Amino acid sequence: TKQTGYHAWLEFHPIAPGERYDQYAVHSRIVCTEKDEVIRTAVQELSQGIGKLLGKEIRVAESDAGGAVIALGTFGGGNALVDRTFGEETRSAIKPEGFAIKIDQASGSIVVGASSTSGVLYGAFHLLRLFSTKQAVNELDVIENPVNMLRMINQWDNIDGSIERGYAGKSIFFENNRITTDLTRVRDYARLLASSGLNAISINNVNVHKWESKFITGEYLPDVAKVAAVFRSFSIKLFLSVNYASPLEIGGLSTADPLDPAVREWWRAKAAEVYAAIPDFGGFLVKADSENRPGPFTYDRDHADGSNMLAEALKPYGGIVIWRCFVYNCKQDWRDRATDRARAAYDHFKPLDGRFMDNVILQVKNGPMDFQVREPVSPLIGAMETTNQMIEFQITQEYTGQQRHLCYLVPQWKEVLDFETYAKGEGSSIKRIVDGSLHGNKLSGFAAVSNIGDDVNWTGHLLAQANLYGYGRLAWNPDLSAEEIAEEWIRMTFGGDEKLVSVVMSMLMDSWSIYEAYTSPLGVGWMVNPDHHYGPNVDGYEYSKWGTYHFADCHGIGVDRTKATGTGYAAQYKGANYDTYESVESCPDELLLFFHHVPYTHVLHSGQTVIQHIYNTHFEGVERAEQLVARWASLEGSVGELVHKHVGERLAEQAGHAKEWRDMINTYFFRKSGIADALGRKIY
Ligand code: GCW
Repeated sequence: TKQTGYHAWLEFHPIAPGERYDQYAVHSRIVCTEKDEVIRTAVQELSQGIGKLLGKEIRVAESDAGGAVIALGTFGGGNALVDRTFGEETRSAIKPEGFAIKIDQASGSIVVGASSTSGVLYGAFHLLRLFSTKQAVNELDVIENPVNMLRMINQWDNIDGSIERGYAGKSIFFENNRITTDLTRVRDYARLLASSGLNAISINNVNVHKWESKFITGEYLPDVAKVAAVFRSFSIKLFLSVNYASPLEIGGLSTADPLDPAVREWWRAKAAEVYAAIPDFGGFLVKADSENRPGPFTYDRDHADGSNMLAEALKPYGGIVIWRCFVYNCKQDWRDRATDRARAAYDHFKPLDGRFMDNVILQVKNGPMDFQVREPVSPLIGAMETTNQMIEFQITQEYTGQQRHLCYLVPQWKEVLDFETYAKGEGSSIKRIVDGSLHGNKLSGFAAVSNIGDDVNWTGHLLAQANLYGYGRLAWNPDLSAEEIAEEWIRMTFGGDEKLVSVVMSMLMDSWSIYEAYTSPLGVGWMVNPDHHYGPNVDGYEYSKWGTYHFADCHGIGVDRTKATGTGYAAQYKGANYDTYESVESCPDELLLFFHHVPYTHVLHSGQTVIQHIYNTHFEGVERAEQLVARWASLEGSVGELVHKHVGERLAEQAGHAKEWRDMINTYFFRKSGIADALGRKIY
């Protein structure tokens, strides 16, 4: 069964003679003098990968006997070829995790050099990517540095093996209320993460329940340390989500007040204990005062008090606190039109700018609500000039089809990253904030909720692997295009059949817009079944205790978030963004209902009325989902039979489910508005 997608983009399809085989085959010897653990991983990955590509054994040697080899090592680490190839200029251009790859003209060798062992590993994976996408290597001269310092994955895995918002089986980390003893799969996951460029992971759910609260105790720490060791060999740092109320729940104290000396002391001792078990432990990830989780508010303290207390405890060891900003009132009454969940993160955190210790990072979701198919960019990102921030994306498709529907999310993330915030005038894009350059932050980066589980192909829907891969690549370099990333992923995963590349590419690139078309319209979001969040339910959250409202009635729909007449959320944006969103004239169609309440007859920039837009996109969305089925069917014979069948089944299910979405949404709005479809199509 390991045949269907287990190796993901590290499949290394054999290269046929004539297809650059000869160019690569001269490099079937690896020379490496260093013995460090991460370098050993690099050598092992290279020899295995190239061995599979070329169908021959790759020899590894410590010294260079001449001829064209692949040499790798750190600068000054003892590898003569590395030292000879890279001069001062190159060396000083390489940042801590970066690398250079160059051809040594005299011997024809490929030389990978870096200033750190992790750079060597990334260089090795880069070279494997070049080989497996069949790039020319005879004139290689590459310098690569990761743009973002923290490139992190968040698992939402629970000790009982379940995964919150997981759509690809059970946890690979936990089973039967223990940490998994056979870590083979964890190791294979570490490979996937490192090969896409990631360097940090938190292994347990941010909702930290009873047993998981004890991960930082002697009961679990030895096993956590084993997991950390696996990731260490791939240069990935391990973090844990912790329960804010730990002093109470596992420490026997009577309070978790962050200003209480006994509580502070408890955390200091706890940090010492954790670092004794895992000397390079990354730090704590915290969800506090959010969705019924405990936090500093209980003690009338704020989030700076809470996070600084933990930061102080971790500081002596170089640890960091990643503090989530997903703080909002989850029980908003429908009569209360002033409370606005979208405003909450900014309202809570912006006033605290300047109060956080320098080893705290605030982790902010990409949008102000919750990973909807479309929402505006969070106005909090960039709004705190003297506070470290990182962005949080969601790879797992909670609201975007749960890996039963195809939704390639890289284009959505690109839009977010390229968004101009005007935080410091023009040139203040999100990607420049989260890479730390705009405000000169000490810590910064990307986090995202993983989409993997123990399904053989990791992600449930095989094509959803592209989101995991794409996330890593974007975290490394947010300037890569969605198409470039997709092309790499397709070629590495499926091989280089040109028809296949172009068909799968077009499917991926169209998929977000297709999903958006048949689900909730014009940025209003939600309209899913409460709780599990799969499938249409227009009024689901309208009548739920966890109210999140769209306010549709017989006259109109949408949430007035203007400053003039609404919740004032639009005023959290700077400069031109505020003007654009505040005015119903200039607000972009795709976000209209996020910012404005309008009649169904309101005419969009597209020239259509809101109601006709809803009908059109829902009818078209279904047709386009059906075309996905047909496009994939045309690839029979170009991908393995099992893969062809598996993806075909998912796409067929998607097309069927898209009809359900179409019909529920269309009939709802037809009945609410009383306005018929101008094209007379069947509405139930
Ligand atoms: O998206 C919501 C999810 C919750 C999740 C929460 C969060 C981990 O529905 O399942 O909890 O966000 O991000 O904390």
